[in-house]
Amino acid sequence: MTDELLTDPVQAARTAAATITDRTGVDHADVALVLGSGWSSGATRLGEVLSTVPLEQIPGFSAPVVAGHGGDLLVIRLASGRTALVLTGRTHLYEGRGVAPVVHGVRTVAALGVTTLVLTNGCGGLDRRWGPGTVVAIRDHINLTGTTPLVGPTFIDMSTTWTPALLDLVHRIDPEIPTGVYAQFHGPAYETPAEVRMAGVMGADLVGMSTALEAIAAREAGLDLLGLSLVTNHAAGVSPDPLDHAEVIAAGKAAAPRLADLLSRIVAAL
Ligand code: 8IG
Repeated sequence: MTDELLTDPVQAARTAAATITDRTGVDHADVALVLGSGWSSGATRLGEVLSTVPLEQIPGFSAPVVAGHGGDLLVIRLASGRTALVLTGRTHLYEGRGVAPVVHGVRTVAALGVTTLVLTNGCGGLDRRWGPGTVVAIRDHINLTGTTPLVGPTFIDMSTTWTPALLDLVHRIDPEIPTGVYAQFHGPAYETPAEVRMAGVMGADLVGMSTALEAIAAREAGLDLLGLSLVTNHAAGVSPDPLDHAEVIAAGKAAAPRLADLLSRIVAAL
């Protein structure tokens, strides 16, 4: 399986999709959400949960490695009657398995017919005004990982990666939500203050360890894309306090009810 992920990732995604169909009876979905740090507790409020499958039981996926990160695929029937696939966990580049497993979820939901993808994450914020718990909609990203999920001469257009109509939709629901540019670092170390200043000079407002590589795979698959970041901490050097994983998890927990409410309103409007 790992081999197929490397040699033919689209076929690997079809294999995973077939397993999902076997396990859930669902062979088509409309919307998918990847729920990152702080976001996963709201999953069951999005609609009627029809099935839950641990990701590690789907070919090409693996068990979560980080405390606070979940790891299931949920099939949810939305109030609109549409079908949503929710991944309550993701594989990160810093796990060292390479880039193919990082985007396998995106390719798998695309193989099931999904046309709209919502990527969420927890991240550090560069803007002092964005305290822990601030939600920021991603309007663009910078891929600082030095890698890509694309292989060969796949010259895809990235100029409207973050679908403008979906940003408009978020602002119809909550006009106060700021937009920002998300920079993906490799991790797992948090940034140095100098790296955060570098990201700021480059135009980043948010720093994290996910999302940009998945966005590239989503573009390749032709998906409409919405990104929502939960600022769980000031990026290194923005405030005098050191970064602490437990605090990051706590900020996510504290914001959870508000995030669940926001996500369900957005999903209802998709
Ligand atoms: I949650 O400050 C979370 N994830 N790179 N930097 C990076 N990733 C993060 C951060 C952060 N906070």
